[in-house]
Amino acid sequence: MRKKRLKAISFLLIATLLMWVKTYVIYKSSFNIKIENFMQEFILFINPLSFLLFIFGIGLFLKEKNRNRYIIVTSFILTFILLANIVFYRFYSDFLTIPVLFQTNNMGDLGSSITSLIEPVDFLMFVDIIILIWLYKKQPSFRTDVTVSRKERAAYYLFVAATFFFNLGLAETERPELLTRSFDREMLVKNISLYNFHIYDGVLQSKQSAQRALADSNSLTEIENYVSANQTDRNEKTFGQAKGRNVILVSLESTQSFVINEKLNGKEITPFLNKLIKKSYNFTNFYHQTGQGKTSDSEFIVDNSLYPLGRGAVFFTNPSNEFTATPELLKDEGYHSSVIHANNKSFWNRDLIYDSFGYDKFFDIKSFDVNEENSVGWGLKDGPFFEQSAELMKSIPQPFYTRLITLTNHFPFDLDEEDKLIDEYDSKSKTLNKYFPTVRYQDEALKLFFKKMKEAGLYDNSIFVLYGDHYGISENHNEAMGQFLNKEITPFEEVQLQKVPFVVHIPGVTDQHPQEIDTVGGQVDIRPTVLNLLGIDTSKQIQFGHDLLSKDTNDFTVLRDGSFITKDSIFTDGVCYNKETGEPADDKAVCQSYEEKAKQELQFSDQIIYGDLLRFYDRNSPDHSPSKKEDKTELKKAS
Ligand code: GP9
Ligand code: MN
Repeated sequence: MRKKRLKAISFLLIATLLMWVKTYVIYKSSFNIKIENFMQEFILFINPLSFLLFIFGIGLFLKEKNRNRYIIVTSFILTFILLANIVFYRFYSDFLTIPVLFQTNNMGDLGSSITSLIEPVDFLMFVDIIILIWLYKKQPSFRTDVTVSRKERAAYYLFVAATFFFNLGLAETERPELLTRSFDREMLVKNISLYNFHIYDGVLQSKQSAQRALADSNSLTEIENYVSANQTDRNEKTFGQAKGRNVILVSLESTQSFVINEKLNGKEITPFLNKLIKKSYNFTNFYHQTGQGKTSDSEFIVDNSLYPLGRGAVFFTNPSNEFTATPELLKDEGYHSSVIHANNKSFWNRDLIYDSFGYDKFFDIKSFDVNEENSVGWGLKDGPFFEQSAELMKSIPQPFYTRLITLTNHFPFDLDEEDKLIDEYDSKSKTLNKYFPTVRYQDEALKLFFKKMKEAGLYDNSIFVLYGDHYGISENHNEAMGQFLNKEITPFEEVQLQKVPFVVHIPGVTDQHPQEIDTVGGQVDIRPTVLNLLGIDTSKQIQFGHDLLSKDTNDFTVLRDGSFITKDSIFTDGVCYNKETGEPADDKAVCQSYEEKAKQELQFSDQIIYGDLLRFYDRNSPDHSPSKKEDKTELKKAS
C-alpha cells in the first residue's frame, strides 16, 4: 500500500530532486552569492525546495497521463528561467526582474550579445530533463499514473507549506524584515530562492502596474495646483551664492542630531562636525523623512524632493518611473552627476534607479580597493572610502554633482579596536553603547575627507552638503537613550529624536558668514535649498520641499509615519503637543490646520509615484503640456 502511494509521486519527487540539486549547483557556480556562515549556506541549500514541491505538485491535480508530461514541461520552463538568469548575470551580475525585461535599452545591449553569452557548458543544464524523458519513456515503473485522492493532495500541500514557512522563518531570523525592508535581490535569492524571488517581483510589478494604468494626465492637475500655491519666495541674498560650483553631498549613515555638540565621558562625539557647523549654514530643526527604504528613501527624497512610500522602498517598487531628479535638472546646467558608494551596485536596486534619475556614473564597490584590512561591518571603512573617493573625484569632469554614501556607522556598529577613539557608552543597550565610537570614527573620516578635498584642489570651488540619512537608534532603545539624554523618551521626544544633521558648507562664503537656521525642515527641502544656492530656479518643479534659507519661511515638516512638526507644535500618534512644554496642547487648533496638509502631501506624493504621474509633466514646455510629455515618452520608447 505505502509503496503504491510513494509510486504515485515518485516521478514528481525525482523531478524535484533533480531540479533542486541543479538549482543549488547553479547558485554556487553561476552566481556570486556571498555566504557568511553555515546558517546562510543551509538556507541557500533548502530554499528552492518549497517552490519546487509546490509547482511540481500541481501535477497531482492533473489526469495521470498528463501529470508526467506536465512535470517534464515544468522542468523545461524552470531550466529556461535559470538559464535566462545565468546569461543575464554574466552581463550585469544581477538577477532578472520584470522591469528589467521591459527596459528596452538594457535588453538592446544584451540582445546583440546574447549568443556570445551562452556557453557550451550551459547545455549541461538540460541533462536532468533528458534523464526525466528517458525515465518516462523507458522505465514505466517510475511513471506517476496512480490516482491521488483529495486527502493525499491536502497532506502534500500541508507539507509544502511547512517547508516554506520553515525556510521563511530561518530567513527572517538571519535577515529580519526581509520581505518588507531589505530588498536587495541577492539577499532575496539567498533567502527565499530564485523562484520565489521572481514571484515576489511579479506581485510588486502587478500591484504597481494597476495603479499606473489607471492614472491619466488629469491626475496631476490638482497636485500641480497644490504645489504652485505652496511656493515660498526665494532668498535673493543667498540665491546663486554657490553658482557654478561642484556639489558634494555626503550621506552620513544613521547619524542623528543628538550626537552633535555632545560629549561622552568628557570627549566630544563629533569634534570635526562641531567645528564645521560653526563655519556653515547649520540647520538645527531638520528631520529625516524616510520609511522602510532607509538609506534608499533618503536618496530618493534628496534627489527628487518627493516623499518616499509608506510601505516598501520606491527604489524597488517604481525604479522605471519617469522622474525629474536633480541630475536631470543639473544636466541642463552642464553638470556631470554621480553617486559614490562602496557596495554592490544592485543593493537597494541602485543600479536601475540611478539610470532613471539620469546619473552619469555610479562608482560602486568595483571602483574601490576593498580588502580584509580596510573593511569592517558592512564593508569598506569610511576612512579609506573617503580617501579613495577623493582620488576618484579628481577624474570627474567639472562642474559635478556627486553624492557620497558612508557605511561604517551602520547597525550593528562594529568597529576595529584601533578605530575606537572614544569609549563605548555604558547602558543596557549594546546597540546604543556601540553607536558612539562609530559616530566618532565617521567624524574622523570626514575630517580626513575635507583634508583630501583640499589636497585634490576640489575644496574651494565646491559646496559641501552633509546630512543624516535616517535614525540609527530605534525606539527599542528608548530606555538607554533616556539614560544618556537624562530625560524620559516620550512620543514627543521620539519625534524630536528624528532630527538629523543638515549642514551646508560653502568655502569662502559660510566660513565668513556662518548661520544657524532654526526653520523647521526635512530632507525634501535639501534639493530646493541647494539648487537655489546654485542659482537654479526650481519653482517649476513638482516637488514638496522649500528653500530653508527663504525669508518667507514655511516651518512645517511631515514625517513618513504622518507625524508632523511646525514652529510651535508636534503632532504624533493622534496627539498634538505643545513644543515648548512637551505636553499635549490645550488648544488643538494649533495642529488642526496642518493635519490636512500633512496627509495631503503624503497622499499626493504617493499618487505621483504609484501613478508614475511625472510622465505627464513636461517642465520645459510653457504650459507643462501633458500631451507633449506623452509624446516624449513614446518617442523615448520607440528609439
Ligand atoms: C547599503 C547602505 C545601508 O548600501 O546604504 O543601507 P541601509 O540599511 O541604511 O538602508
Ligand atoms: Mn542608512
